[in-house]
Amino acid sequence: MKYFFLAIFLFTTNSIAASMSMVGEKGDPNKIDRIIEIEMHDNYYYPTQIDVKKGETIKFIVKNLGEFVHEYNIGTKEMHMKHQPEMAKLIEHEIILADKIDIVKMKEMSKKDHSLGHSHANSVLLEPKDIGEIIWKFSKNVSLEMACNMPGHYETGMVGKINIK
Ligand SMILES: [Cu+2]
Repeated sequence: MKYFFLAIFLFTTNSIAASMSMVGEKGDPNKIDRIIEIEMHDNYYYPTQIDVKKGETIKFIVKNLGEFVHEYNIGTKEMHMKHQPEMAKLIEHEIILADKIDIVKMKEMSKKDHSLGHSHANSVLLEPKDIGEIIWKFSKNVSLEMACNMPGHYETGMVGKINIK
């Protein structure tokens, strides 16, 4: 029985690591090829899609110009679908409110449940008027989307293609 649980644990952690490395990797801040500015509005991105070259390291400067909390997340469509229940959980626990993030509560509760910490190299979560950044290396040729996984935002258009050429 013990081995059975261990096997499940290994399988889950491996599949998370695999899905992350499938979309690229955290970029080296000393090897940035290009900077792209992203504006987040209610509920869309500007630009609406971006082109990157395979192997390029991009520094994304992300500005939330909307009135709600928004996320900039780089992943496959499947990854976004899996991330949405996690975001819903943050809202359920009132760690994220429509226009605010309770950082103190987030830190406190993530001690018990790591998924509540929302710490992902491929994502940044911002309050209105806030600016954040992601440095990402597009080392794989896969179909990617930039997306916000706040409940309802993806469905109402807060998603755009990342074209890797
Ligand atoms: Cu959003």
